[in-house]
Amino acid sequence: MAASIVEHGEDAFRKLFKFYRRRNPPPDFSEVINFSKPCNDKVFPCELNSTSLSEDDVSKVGLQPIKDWRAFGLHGYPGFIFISNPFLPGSQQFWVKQCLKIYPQKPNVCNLDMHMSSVDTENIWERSIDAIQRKGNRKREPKTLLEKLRWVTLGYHYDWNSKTYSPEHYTPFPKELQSLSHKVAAACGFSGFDAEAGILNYYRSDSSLGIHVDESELDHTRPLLSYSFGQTAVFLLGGTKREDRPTALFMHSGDIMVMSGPSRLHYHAVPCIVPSPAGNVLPPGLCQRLETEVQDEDVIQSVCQEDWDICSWYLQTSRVNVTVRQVLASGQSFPATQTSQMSEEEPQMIKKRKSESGYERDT
Ligand SMILES: O=C(O)CCC(=O)C(=O)O
Ligand SMILES: [Mn+2]
Repeated sequence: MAASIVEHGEDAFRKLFKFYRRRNPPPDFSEVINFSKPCNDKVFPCELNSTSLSEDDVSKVGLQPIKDWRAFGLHGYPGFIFISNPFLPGSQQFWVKQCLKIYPQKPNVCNLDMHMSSVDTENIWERSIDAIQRKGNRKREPKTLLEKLRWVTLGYHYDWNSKTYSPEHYTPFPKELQSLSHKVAAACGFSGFDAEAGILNYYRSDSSLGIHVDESELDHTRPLLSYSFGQTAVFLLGGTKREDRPTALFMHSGDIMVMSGPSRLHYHAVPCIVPSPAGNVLPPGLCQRLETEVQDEDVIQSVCQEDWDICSWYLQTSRVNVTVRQVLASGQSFPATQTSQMSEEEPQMIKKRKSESGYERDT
């Protein structure tokens, strides 16, 4: 049992991370909180601001009416909000296509830019799809660029070395993701949220994301939003110290997490992608097509079958997570000079995140 492996006073986070990262034999997931069937005394229902936006407003970005969202808090983690898949049937497909086809495009920055020319990383999607269509499920073929993608940054591009954002390294943040994030934040009581930076993480079935705190943003009173698509992951939410025993949660496709208040600066990590018992299959929420016709003024648009075939092939074995951050308080500007402060853990994490193989990192 996961509870018995951690003793008081040691690096409780590292221990639990290693417990869930183990592959053979697979770990016991029975203590992982499942918000789609919450029955854990740490979980409590969370009241949202359901009058902040009309049904029409939220449906334009593919969300159900706020009154129908199932949102939860966790005792011991003030400011943490978990929204169990609030997307309208079929609308996750649009966001998945943005993450796989659109956001890796220039001028956004990705891990492949670190060791390939911009000409070679210009059309990751186009360069990958022919090979994917040809190879089907044959694993021996060389990996396509899409399969080598590990991270993409948007808006203020995070500098993994200096651990800072800077005004010199900025490209326009995608409007539709800004709109989605503005609405999710408003529903959670944060009106006027300004999405300024995004990090997309692409997880293959053996990936993990090391233990870290997101503290490079200059305004920590603004929430951090996280969207998950594809295969289920285990997320570990810790405290302000590595000795604090973390809580393990499943993150399913469509789930949204909001880290605000004290939890905004809590340690967290993704130790594993959960092996799907039924083999390479898509989570149910991703198999649906849009139920209603999209209107011209809608942000979400339908995804053509050819694009969806590639996305669904990819997500049968992968997960995509998007975190959206407001970097500056309203009216704030970057300080004239910035010094970088790396925690002990972080240099290793960054080095590994930057590397080609991405998340096969040891914490
Ligand atoms: O993949 C996740 O759920 C977490 C991502 C994350 O913590 C980050 O990008 O800072
Ligand atoms: Mn993080």
